[in-house]
Amino acid sequence: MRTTLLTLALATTLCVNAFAQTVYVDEFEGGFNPALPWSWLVVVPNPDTECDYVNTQNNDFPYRFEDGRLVIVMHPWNSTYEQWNYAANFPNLPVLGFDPGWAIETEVKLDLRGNIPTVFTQAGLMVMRDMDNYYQTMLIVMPNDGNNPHKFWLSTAHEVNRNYAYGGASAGFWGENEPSFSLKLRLEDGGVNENNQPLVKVRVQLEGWTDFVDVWPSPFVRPQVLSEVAQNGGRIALYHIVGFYGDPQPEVSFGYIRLENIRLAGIREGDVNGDGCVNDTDLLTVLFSFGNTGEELPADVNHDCTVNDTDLLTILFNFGSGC
Ligand SMILES: [Ca+2]
Ligand SMILES: [Ca+2]
Ligand SMILES: [Ca+2]
Ligand SMILES: [Ca+2]
Repeated sequence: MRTTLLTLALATTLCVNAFAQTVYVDEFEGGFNPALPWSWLVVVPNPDTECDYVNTQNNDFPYRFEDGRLVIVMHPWNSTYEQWNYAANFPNLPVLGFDPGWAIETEVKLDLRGNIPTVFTQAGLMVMRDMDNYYQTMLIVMPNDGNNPHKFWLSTAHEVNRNYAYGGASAGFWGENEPSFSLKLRLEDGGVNENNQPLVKVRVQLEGWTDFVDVWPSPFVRPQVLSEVAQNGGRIALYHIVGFYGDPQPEVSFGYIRLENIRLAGIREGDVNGDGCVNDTDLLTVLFSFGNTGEELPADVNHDCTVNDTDLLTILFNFGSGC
């Protein structure tokens, strides 16, 4: 694996180099990196409830850390498709926004464990506001259709208000009939076009390749939901979907996650704007949004969907921290 990344992760979680690039890496060595604000909460929109956070941690099909990897037994009911939202074990990092030069990278491996999928099976990165508004890039299995063996490819998808659509880039096929397959996925800032629209690059690196390669037609105009998370924050999740029970159940594993120039929420308790210091800027943010309700509000530090005195007290108790 990438020894440079491992060194980075062991040396320090947060590195700021001469170009002021912020890099967070979790190598999943024996657990989640405790310096990162890992969460199991996602927003599953539900017309019957007011605060739609759902804890996705689930022991029916458990996860574990093994050989520097996060291994998740794939839950047969998981779905993000339109209104069929079910999420088990979607670990994620809450983000406040993306800065220029941003990138999100992981290595994902699907291990079918002897099963021959006849339905779509996938895992990868999910950049989300909620389960009905997200962008996904994933390693996916083209099922065995009875005449052709299963094979693997990279694809993208996005959903906006329960309308699911192709995400603009794909590559493959690889690994025909292979029992497992892995690749590295990378989403990154693609600059802007002549109309000043932000662009995104989807990139891939297979085992044995020396670098990432742009997935056609990268760079392309950044889908709206990615821009929304880039501007207003959301979550970067590791997600997986498998539509069948296996014997044994298939597994997905992630070798690491690397974030460049992504502003994470909750690195320091009470630091609402993510600048590393709890001060009057954070206090004012809470005061100005006092009484606001809804999910994914930066000032709602305890995630109960209301900005109130509990959040204010958290700022006050931590005032001066990191400054
Ligand atoms: Ca690792
Ligand atoms: Ca959905
Ligand atoms: Ca702050
Ligand atoms: Ca609150």
